[in-house]
Amino acid sequence: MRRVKLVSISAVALLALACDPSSEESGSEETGEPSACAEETRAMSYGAGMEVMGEAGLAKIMLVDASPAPPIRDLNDWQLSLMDADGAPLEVMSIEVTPWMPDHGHGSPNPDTALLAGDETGSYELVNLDLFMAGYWEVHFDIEIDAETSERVTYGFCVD
Ligand SMILES: [Cu+2]
Repeated sequence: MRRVKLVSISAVALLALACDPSSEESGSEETGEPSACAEETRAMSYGAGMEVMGEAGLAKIMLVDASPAPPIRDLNDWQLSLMDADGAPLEVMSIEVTPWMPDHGHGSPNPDTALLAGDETGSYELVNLDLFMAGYWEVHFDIEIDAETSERVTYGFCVD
């Protein structure tokens, strides 16, 4: 019965089930209140307007607003502002967004996830960011500033 059901659901959901099938069940059996985040030390605590500097120190991204706030295990929409290191709006060649669960080695390939450019320079909306599984997620923004210069900004959130 279980297998027949699995076949009919999406590849993303299959990945979730294959990834760590025991965590939710064992958690609730033992404590009655499973939390994937209670002991998570890598996660950032969300605040509207929070900023994360890129690894190369060349660009930063402000998470102007998240909806829902804080981010949840499910679909998320984020309003973003891309700036240079001094906080000036930054125009770039491209940005690639990769949601990633480092502990499980998988992403979240949802075809509805999109990064939309806003009206103002450096303003973006990330829609349908799919943090489909409880646990620690990284959201990588790989930014091609120009032909020779790239930057990576990473947000890290835990969702229950
Ligand atoms: Cu996972």
